[in-house]
Amino acid sequence: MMKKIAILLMALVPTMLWAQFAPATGFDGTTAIHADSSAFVAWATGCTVERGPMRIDKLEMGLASFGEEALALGVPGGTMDVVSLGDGGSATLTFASPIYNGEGPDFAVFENGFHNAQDPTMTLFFLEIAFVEVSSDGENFFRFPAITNVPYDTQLGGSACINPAQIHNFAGKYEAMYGTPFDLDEVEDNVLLDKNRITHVRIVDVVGNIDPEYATYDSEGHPVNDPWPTGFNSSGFDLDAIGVIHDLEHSNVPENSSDAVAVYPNPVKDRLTVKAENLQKVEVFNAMGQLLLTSTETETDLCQLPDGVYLCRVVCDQGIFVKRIVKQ
Ligand SMILES: [Ca+2]
Ligand SMILES: [Ca+2]
Ligand SMILES: [Ca+2]
Repeated sequence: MMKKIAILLMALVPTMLWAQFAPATGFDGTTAIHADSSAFVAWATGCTVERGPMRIDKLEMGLASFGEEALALGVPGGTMDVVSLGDGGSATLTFASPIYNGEGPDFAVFENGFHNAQDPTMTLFFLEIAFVEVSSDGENFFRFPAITNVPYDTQLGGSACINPAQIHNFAGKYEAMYGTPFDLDEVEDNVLLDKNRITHVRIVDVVGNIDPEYATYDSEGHPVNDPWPTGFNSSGFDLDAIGVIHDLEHSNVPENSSDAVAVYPNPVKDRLTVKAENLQKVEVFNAMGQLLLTSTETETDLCQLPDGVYLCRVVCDQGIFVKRIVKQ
């Protein structure tokens, strides 16, 4: 009996060690967000791709070439509606309105992964993954700490499948039409990063080769083992879309928190009053998302601003609230 239990435990331990993150679509605790979710208020509006090679060890084969930049814009389209990055390639995306760090995930990245039809457990997927970085100035980018528990003693083959529960904070964790969410809270603070005014999101293919000559590493220093080689024109991460959950343009003080924060008068002539519990900061943006004024006081003088529509962002104990105000 003891022996049986011991064998059972030995069989379970690796699974338990590896499968410690949110599970695949369809399982309790998954963090996948379907493309049709009402959580999304906007989609990427600009995309610049730097293609990587089809095979990082055989540069003579040329660069990945499948798809085009425009296929990463707007709503997800699934399997073929993607731009392929190649080994180590990257895509830098921009948005109509800056992303801010609201409650929970702030945006989600869509790739075109798919379930392995031979797998009855519904946990094994062909996934090509990427690091995700954010910037509030388009120059300084900061990477989400990403962790992989995929063993790296043997290179995964070009068609290998993994369990999404083995990886965290990598884009491409979920199958096509399901976004992988990213919460700006998880990026380390830096004076060069304003998490409440993210203008650029960059997706960087992990390469996936564990050979030290080509390997990339997760935030714990382990090589990222991903299907490799994928020596064809759709090599590497296939970016479908980025969905925005929190942006300045679509955020308003929620109905149920109207007691928590009051911004008045609105329309305002010169002095704007902000009432909030333990007010930490008031920021006034123009409609383009440019920060114009910062204050820590209850009253903010707007007399210098031309008449028009502004966004007032209030940081207080209850959270972050964005209210559209009109100056006239
Ligand atoms: Ca957040
Ligand atoms: Ca690919
Ligand atoms: Ca697409």
